[in-house]
Amino acid sequence: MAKKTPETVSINERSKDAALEKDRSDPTGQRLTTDLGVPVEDTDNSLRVGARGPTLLEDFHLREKIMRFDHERIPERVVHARGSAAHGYFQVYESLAEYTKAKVFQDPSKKTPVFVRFSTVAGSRGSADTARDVRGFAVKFYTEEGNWDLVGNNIPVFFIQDGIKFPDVVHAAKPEPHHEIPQAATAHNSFWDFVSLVPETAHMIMWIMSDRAIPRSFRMMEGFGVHTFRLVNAQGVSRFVKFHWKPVLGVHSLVWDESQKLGGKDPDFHRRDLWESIEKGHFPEWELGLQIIEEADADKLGIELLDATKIIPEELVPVRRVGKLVLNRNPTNFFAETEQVAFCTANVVPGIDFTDDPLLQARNFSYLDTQLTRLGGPNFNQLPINRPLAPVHNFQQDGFQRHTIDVGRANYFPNSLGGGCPFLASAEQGAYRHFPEKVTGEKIRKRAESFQDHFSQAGLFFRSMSKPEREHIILALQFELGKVEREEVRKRVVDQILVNIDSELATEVAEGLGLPVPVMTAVKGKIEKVAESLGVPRLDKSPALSMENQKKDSIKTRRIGVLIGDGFDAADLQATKAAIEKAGGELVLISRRLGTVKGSDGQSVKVDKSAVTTGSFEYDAVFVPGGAPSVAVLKKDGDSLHFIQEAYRHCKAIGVTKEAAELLQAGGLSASSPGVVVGAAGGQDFPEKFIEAIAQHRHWSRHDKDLIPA
Ligand code: HDE
Repeated sequence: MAKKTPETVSINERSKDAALEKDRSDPTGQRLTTDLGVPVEDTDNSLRVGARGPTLLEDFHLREKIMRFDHERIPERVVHARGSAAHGYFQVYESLAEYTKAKVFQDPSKKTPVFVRFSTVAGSRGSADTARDVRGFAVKFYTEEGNWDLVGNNIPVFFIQDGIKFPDVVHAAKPEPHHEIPQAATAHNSFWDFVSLVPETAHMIMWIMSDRAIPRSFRMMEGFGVHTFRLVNAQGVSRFVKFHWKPVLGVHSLVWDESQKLGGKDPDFHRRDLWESIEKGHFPEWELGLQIIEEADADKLGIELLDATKIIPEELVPVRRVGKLVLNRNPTNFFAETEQVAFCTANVVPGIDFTDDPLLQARNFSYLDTQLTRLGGPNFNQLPINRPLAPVHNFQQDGFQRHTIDVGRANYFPNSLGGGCPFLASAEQGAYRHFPEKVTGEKIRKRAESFQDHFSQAGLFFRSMSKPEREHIILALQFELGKVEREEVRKRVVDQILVNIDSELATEVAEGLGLPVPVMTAVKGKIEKVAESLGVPRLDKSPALSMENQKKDSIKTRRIGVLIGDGFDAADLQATKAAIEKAGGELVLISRRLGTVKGSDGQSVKVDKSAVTTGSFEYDAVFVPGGAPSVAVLKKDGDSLHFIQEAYRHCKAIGVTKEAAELLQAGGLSASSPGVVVGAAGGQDFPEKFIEAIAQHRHWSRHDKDLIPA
């Protein structure tokens, strides 16, 4: 027998796609068959005795069809049930061999296939995309050394420090057990009861009450690995690392009013946005960022790296951008890919390792465990979407839904009957070797003192926000706590949690809730002392935390709603369309009804959306071209006035040309307000100014916006 050499794979961007192709089934031009390949002649009438007689048990096609339908559902994920995913690749900019031996980080010419699933956490599979929530950001890298899963979120911290509390925080956040209310919302008694009693939630609360929890798009949010991981190089040197994903389009959010309206008008807003962007060739991109900390420097930061309720401010350890993630292909089948994909934090490759973060350690168990139930047994990694591209050989066997047909009679190690195969590899040959961290200690149930500072980074976050961002956090808390029926819970959140974060925050929230303005509690003193003894740097602000400080230099993929009627100024529309499309934006024409509208040049244009099906909250900006007949109709149309008023209230860019300026007046809007761009007849610089205004995303300084009736 010829001697076999160990299998290896060479991976490129298309490798996973090619592997999935073998499992795809395309019915085009094919006969309808049973599950066993028998052609079917009639799938509308069951087999019966006479045209009005009883149905026969013998009808195997009927039984199979119904049986398969009856069992279509599998349990949804206990958290992160609602998700949307896409394929793509990751490419490193330059070799990171100095830090890690992971092959995915060695060769800048190599594209490693990835599958990325975004999700909300609390809602069920059918819940609305725009609920206030954390977003999951889970990346599966199909590397030549096996699958690496970076299972992150769009928020860099978590509610709790120890995985043993995960069932508690999730039970509290999910619908209440007696009546299963509310869906996809934390605005209820049990969640805030938990928060009020668990101060370690404070930092995370600031993030989820901020606009980060209502992203404009999956494509415009950051991602974080949250925990501190290790990078280990070929020499066995380990460094701590925090993983970041930085969206190339910048970080942008909705406003709360939009989120709620979108929940009704387009509950698939984020899913649709991701799908359509990829279909149009606007591939979402992120840069992978690393914060690398030498082991020797870990204590000098004064931040407990094993505490997942803490960040390392970028001002202390800069984020180095090391590679690019591009999503360029939609899944072929939602269930087979997006639903059946199984991520697990324990899926690592040589060169990437864990730390003793107690949250991470619990996750390493939980994902595998939950998938046993969700995917019906231990063979879920053989499902096409989960199958690694790297070769798999071991003596794990049998179980429900086994796909592999294992060859040979030796199914144990060591063996001689199978020639000793599969044999062990050394670390030099690519075997995973856990980092030999030295550990000593007693078995105890206790958290270190260094985990006791719950408020200083929550305060840092609040202080680092711009004024509008702070206002949004206060309003979000007033909304959420306003929905809590128990006054003692509302009060405890203010008195025990918020007051320790920031007194302005606590005071404003208390006022909105009609509660007495709280006084500082004794907790503050104790916590502050712990922080001081740890030497936590007293950063007053971390500008990197504010979305206001993110780049705002592009309108790429932005959607601009255009209100038009018959007689619109064709030259205005053409000029604006050309400029916006050149800058990467997209115009969506909205009119009273579908069909066409006629411009001033006598040409008809196709309407994209009827006003009945859409609203201003689906767009990043509004444009109204001039044209007296068109404007006259819009001015008398309540929906159009509402559209533009609502966009104004949401602080979006509004562009009007010539006669359309009258629409501002009719809606009671100020033409000189920031972000409102008025183009006079013959005004050449209108498109540039409008584009600049759109790129700002929002114009928060519109002081009169709250007076607008939208
Ligand atoms: Fe998860 N988490 N999690 N989680 N998580 C799951 O795994 C869990 C945590 C995250 O798109 C579950 O397959 C525990 C932090 C994402 O399929 C489950 C703890 C972060 C996804 C689970 C955490 C996450 C999950 C449910 C505390 C950000 C969706 C279904 C110790 C870093 C992945 C499943 C996808 C899903 C457990 C905390 C991110 C139950 C025990 C922190 C993105 O295993």
